[in-house]
Amino acid sequence: MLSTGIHGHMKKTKEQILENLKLIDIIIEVLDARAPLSSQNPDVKEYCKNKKKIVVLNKSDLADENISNNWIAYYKQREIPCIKVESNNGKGIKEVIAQIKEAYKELENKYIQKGRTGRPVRVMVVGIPNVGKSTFINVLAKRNVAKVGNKPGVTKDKQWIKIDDNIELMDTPGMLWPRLNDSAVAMHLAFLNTIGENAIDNEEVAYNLLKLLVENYKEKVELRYDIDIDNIKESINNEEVDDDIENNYENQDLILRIRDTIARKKGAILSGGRINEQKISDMILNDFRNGKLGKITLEKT
Ligand SMILES: Nc1nc2c(ncn2[C@@H]2O[C@H](COP(=O)(O)OP(=O)(O)OP(=O)(O)O)[C@@H](O)[C@H]2O)c(=O)[nH]1
Ligand SMILES: [Mg+2]
Repeated sequence: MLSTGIHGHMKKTKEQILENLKLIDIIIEVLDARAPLSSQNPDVKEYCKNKKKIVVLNKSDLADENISNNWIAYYKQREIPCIKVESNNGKGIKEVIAQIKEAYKELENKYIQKGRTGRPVRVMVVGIPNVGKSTFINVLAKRNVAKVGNKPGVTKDKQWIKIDDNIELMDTPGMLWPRLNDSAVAMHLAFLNTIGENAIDNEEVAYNLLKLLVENYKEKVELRYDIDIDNIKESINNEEVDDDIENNYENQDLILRIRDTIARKKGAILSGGRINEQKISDMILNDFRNGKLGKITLEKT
């Protein structure tokens, strides 16, 4: 697709969201709990003028709980309710409903002060691709209303889902554009597989992920792959001082050495004994994405 096409699409999406927002009281911004910074979209600030916002840290089942709690405290300081949610099993949904009702009370009071009667509060879900908007809507609505998948679904007509007598939810979530122009953000979104395959070289993505994991979750890497990172580090240092030993490794990079050690353990080897870089990169990425490395969060407060 040409870049003009992308910008045109972005503009149209934004206009549509702004149009829909005229009907909305509360915006629920769904973030990926593993990357609460990178999964934000700067337009949400503009959308939330004069509206209540509730932040949902979705996929909390895959995130580091302590860091999620720090994010909740971070938002609390800014007077924004923030809730840990696991849309795949419904955990946290009760609290979301409680927060909507809390916000509704304030809105209702405003109406009553203006001499008007209250009406159901209208809620819209927004978020970048793949954060789990559709899964969240389905579990909030307690039925299958939104299509779950990898491609953003487009529904033509606006429909309201009744959550209860006091809450109505717009059936289509606002799809926000990810901030891919920021390379650090783009890399974290690539770890999460928010950006389609082939957008960035998988080997480079896996290298950067492994680097972050070694720096922040060393024990989890060691446990998953049964390796000793300090040993690997030491062996590199020893090679440097000992000129006599023939060095069949041309690479002194610790991260690559760790990756290659994992590859040998996992049998990601090509005929001739070379490392199957593609295979080991995919394996590390999938292990992270599927939670096999444990609960991990990429971004702290
Ligand atoms: N582990 C886990 N997976 C989840 C959770 N919520 C959603 N998913 C998975 O995340 C993937 C994306 O979910 P969707 O609900 O389709 O995401 P979306 O934001 O609607 O995506 P688009 O429509 O492409 O913008 C699916 O494979 C879901 O099963 C969660 O809380 N935990
Ligand atoms: Mg969806």
